[in-house]
Amino acid sequence: MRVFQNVSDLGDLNLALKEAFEIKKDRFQFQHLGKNKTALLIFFNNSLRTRLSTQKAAMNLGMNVIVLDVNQGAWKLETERGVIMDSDKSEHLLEAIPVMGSYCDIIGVRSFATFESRKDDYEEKILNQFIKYSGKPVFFMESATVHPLQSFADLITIEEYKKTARPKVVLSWAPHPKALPQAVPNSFAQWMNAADVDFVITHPEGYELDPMFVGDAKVEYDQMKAFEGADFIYAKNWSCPGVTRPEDYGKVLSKDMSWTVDEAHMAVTNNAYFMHCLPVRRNMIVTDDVIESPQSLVIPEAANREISATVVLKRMLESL
Ligand code: AN0
Ligand code: CP
Repeated sequence: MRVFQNVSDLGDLNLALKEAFEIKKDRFQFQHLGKNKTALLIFFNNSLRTRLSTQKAAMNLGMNVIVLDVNQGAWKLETERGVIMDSDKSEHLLEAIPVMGSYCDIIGVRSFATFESRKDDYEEKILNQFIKYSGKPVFFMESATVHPLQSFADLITIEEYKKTARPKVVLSWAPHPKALPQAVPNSFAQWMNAADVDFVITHPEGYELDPMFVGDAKVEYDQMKAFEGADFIYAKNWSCPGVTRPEDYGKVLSKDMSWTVDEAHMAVTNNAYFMHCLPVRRNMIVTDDVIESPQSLVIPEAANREISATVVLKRMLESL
């Protein structure tokens, strides 16, 4: 595997899940694969889980790891070709990327949507330059539009906890004070569409996700109706994807607190499990009671990030 961006990059999803559960039984069984190999993790944005779980995954496989927070200690990077570099940016991405590539065997990159241009974000302008100029396999650690390591961990978690062959999974928008990216819901939708689940998306009007991620999923604007009989509730805030009104891209259109997932919402489900990728703002996205309930999977879900990352790095090491 040279690029990990989409669910299709894993090939047969059932085989990938099988591999994940094998690795979970003994996460050190492929220690030999990473000997003298280096993973470089580049962060343009903050992270707790991705930073720690991906380092742990690389260590599980016997790799060496280098982590760089681009905005803390590195040179400020210019990303546009053709600009006269007379501002505060000392280095161009076009030199920085091949230099970073020369020090490692595999590169992971986190670079969120900037919301400056929908076109640039949705064309994955930054990550595509890493793919093109690093000369190394690249895995996405949340890009402008996707967060595949999270969605793979989410799928592993659903597989572990589901009580029926084809559970009802609901992705629900929830309020948040700041504009957040669409990467998590985009990827989650893409992965759920590829998995064997009954998938429903619910959000206020104006928050329609890009059709390339929605696929054939059912969209229900009535949140309570969407929650009826659900086996898993996956809450997440996202800003306006700009599908119906491009000028609203990246804006906060609603802070409607009636969308906060509380006990009244959970009461209409089939005793559903609660999921969220974290970090989560309590009593905005979800109440204390729901996130602390026995049905909350947020901690095992985060723990599975180590497993999804170990599978992905293993696949990349095997293809070096
Ligand atoms: C980020 C987001 O919503 O995409 C990262 C989530 C994994 N969240 C925040 O910036 C709070
Ligand atoms: N879920 C997730 O990716 O968390 P971090 O932003 O802390 O890495």
